[in-house]
Amino acid sequence: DTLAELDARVSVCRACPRLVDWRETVAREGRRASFADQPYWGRPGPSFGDPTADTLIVGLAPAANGTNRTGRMFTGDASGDFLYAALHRTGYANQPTSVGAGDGLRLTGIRIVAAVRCAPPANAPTPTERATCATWLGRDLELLGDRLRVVMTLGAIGWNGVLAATTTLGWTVPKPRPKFGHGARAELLTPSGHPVRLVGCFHVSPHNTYTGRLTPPMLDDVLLSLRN
Ligand code: DU
Ligand code: SF4
Repeated sequence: DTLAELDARVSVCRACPRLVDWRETVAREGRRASFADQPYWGRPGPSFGDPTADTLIVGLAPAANGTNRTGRMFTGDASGDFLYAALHRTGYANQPTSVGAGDGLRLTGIRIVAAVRCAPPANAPTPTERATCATWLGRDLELLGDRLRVVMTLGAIGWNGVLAATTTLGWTVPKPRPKFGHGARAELLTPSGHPVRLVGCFHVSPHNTYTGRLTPPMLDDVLLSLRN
């Protein structure tokens, strides 16, 4: 597999019946009035960004009217607007907005994936769905290979997804299992002994950003720290 082949295989995955139903139902019937004239992607969201990245950002799952509409990670909702503006301020993105295919957005040094790739009802995937999709996350981690230096997770579901995926791949994970927090860090080791730093950051969801729990300077600080 290459990353492009992986993306193609992921985008037709139907392993989680509840999520397949939700992503397709929203795409067919559940559209917001403001998007009523737009075609919906209605599939799993493939990873996006620099295929030679040394840094991976792991989110939670596509938003029903965001990635599930546009087909690109963090694109078409308030979470994504907050994230891409920060990626642009910190030099990882060539423009501050992500609209969708053909908008010219390019990331440098960063790739973005979701821990669960299909939009879940109420943004809440079940433990079984998280475990099932961790297999895809593991493939993305493997394909970035020894270039991968840092994995930053937005929220606890991404954090735990990375620990599940890397444990399955035979990586060395600290014991006791490191806990998610804003600014939390842990060092993982690949089977070949290559170190990968895990960094936690509050999720960019409106629940956190509208309340000031996660501010633009806080996100910029974490993003800038990934380069060190
Ligand atoms: O066709 P391509 O240049 O490999 O780009 C595929 C896809 O990945 C495109 O949507 C741009 C994005 N991308 C990026 O964001 N950063 C890169 O360094 C290379 C590609
Ligand atoms: Fe497949 Fe992941 Fe979607 Fe489940 S959530 S159907 S494993 S892509």
